[in-house]
Amino acid sequence: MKTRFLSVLTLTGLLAAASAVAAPRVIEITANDTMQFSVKSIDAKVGEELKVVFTNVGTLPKEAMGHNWVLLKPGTDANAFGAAAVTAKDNNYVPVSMKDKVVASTKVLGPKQKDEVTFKLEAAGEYTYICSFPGHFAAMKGTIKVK
Ligand SMILES: [Cu+2]
Repeated sequence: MKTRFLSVLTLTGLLAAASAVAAPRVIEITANDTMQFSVKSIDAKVGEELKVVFTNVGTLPKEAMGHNWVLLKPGTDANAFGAAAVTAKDNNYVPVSMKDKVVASTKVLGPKQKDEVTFKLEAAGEYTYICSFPGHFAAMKGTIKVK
C-alpha cells in the first residue's frame, strides 16, 4: 500500500516534469491608448514555442483604438503589410492577400479585452510584430530575435 502510494507520487512528479518541458514560454504584452506595446523586443531560440498573452489595457472604444498583435515572417515588409491591412477590417486587419506572411496573430481587441496565441519559431531570424489596426503599425512595432 505504501509502495503504491509512493509510485503514484513518482508518476505524478514525472508527468509534471514532462509537461513543464513541453509548455510554451508565456510572454505577456499589453497595448494602450497611446499606441504602445509594453514589450518591444524578445529573444528566443530556434524551435522554441511561445505563448503571447495580449491585453488591451486602454479605455477608448475598439472602433477608434482597437489593437491586435500580428507576428510577421522574417523579411516581410511591415509597411506594405500595414497598408494592405487597412481594408481587412472583417478579418481582424490581417489581409488575406498577405496571410502567408503571418506566423501568428490575435483578434482586434477593444478595451480590457484579452486574447492569446501560441506558435513555434521554426527558423532563425528577426521577426517583426505589429498592430495592424489602421494607422498604428508605425508606432506599434516590436521584434522577436530568434537564434
Ligand atoms: Cu493598435
